[in-house]
Amino acid sequence: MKLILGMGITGLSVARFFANNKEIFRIADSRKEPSLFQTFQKENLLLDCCLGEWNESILDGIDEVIISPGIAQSERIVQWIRKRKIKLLSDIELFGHHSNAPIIGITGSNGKSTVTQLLGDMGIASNLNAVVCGNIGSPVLECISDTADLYIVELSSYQLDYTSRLELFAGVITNISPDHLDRYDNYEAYIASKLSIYPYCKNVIINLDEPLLSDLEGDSYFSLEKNDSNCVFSARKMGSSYEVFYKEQLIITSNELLVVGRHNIENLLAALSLGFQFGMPIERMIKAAKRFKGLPHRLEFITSINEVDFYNDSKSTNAISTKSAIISLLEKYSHLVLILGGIAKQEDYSELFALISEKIETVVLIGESTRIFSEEIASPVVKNARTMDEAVSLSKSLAKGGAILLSPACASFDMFLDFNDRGDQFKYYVTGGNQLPS
Ligand code: UMA
Ligand code: ADP
Repeated sequence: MKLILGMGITGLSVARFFANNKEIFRIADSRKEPSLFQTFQKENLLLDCCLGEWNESILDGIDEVIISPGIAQSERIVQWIRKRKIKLLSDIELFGHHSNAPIIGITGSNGKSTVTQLLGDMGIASNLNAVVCGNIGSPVLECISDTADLYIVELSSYQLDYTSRLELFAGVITNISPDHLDRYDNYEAYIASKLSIYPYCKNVIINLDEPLLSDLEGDSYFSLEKNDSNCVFSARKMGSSYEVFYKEQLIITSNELLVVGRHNIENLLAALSLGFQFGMPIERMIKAAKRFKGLPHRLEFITSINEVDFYNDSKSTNAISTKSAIISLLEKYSHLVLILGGIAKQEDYSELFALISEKIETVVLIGESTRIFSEEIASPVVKNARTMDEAVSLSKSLAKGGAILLSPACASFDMFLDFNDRGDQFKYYVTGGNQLPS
């Protein structure tokens, strides 16, 4: 019998998949009251269900476990599964066995969702039924479709950790920087997790600007920094904008894009490389890129009030993404107010603190990290706020033109449900309650 571990959206998708295929399964969650319990119950998916703290006996009679990505490898249940040599796999691996169309995989520390969505838009613009799914928020098994031409799957390191067989038409690692170190023994283990995507790929796409990847053998390379003749797609900075090339041919400049920042050029190069490898016409991909507004909560322009522009970068949960946001906005604004903080990750924030101290006049700190961050940041004005409402009011009162940027560089769970809630609250208070949280 099969066992599904975790009753979140992954577990639900696996349970539905098994039920549709008349497969008998047990399902378990270590919480007594998982939030989707009623949905499982309504759909009659709880015939064999274990709730609350797990003990080894839930593995009795089990020959395969499909595990949700949020369950850490250090959990005792994972040790028991391994000790008993029971097959352990992710929903991604299961999806791979049943997928009826080529799959493109996208992983990396930052930019995964953006590249996944942009490539999805490029696929649609190329008249393909390109299905976007995975860690971006749509469990892969919910997305299997008879009419799919291509699956574009965002893969987290957590999902890769429980995957050992997968066939990808192509794959990319957008970049690698320390993240999720609470889940890994060390940074090397996290890097290894990201790198594990490439052996699955028929076409390996390499970002030559990422030092941890630039020595790898690939089928297609891209770069913003290196003038390397191996690159199919590349970009270079010209004054205040970027020019993007297919080989020697200029195909688009950053002035034609709705998204801002150097990192979004990197994301564009990754999407172009993957799409081109699949056979998408360049002019169709460019058309989609010009229309791409970016995803909510990723350096998202909200509004302009009294000559101050507001940006929501709530999805920034690590130092590098906040660094990217600051660098991007400094290309456009000379005054920035930064709203920063939350649950700090186990990573080195020193470069971010140095950038903030040097370039940002006003910082408003929120969340659990306030004390530590306030000791490290030497900006002229550093204030603390207890709520998002207070953070927005303070920022508005302190701004001297330019922009106000929410880019926390931290997880959100100390004050908010998740990064969506944090970004929605920001938007709500910025617009004076005119924009209700979604
Ligand atoms: N659970 C246990 N025991 C544990 C841990 C969790 O029983 O030790 C249970 C929880 O009680 C809960 C369920 O497992 O009922 C939650 O499962 P989950 O944490 O795997 O989350 P899902 O709802 O299945 O969502 C997952 C991804 N979540 C994580 O990886 C933490 C979603 O990514 C993803 O969108 C979804 O599958 C569809 O593929 C979220 C995420 O934060 C957005 N990802 C991380 C990131 O992007 O940085 C990796
Ligand atoms: P992921 O899915 O990997 O978390 P997202 O596309 O959701 O990536 O973006 C997460 C955060 O990282 C946002 O703050 C966004 O502005 C920033 N970001 C996006 N692309 C990049 C990149 N290539 N390099 C650095 N930061 C990025």
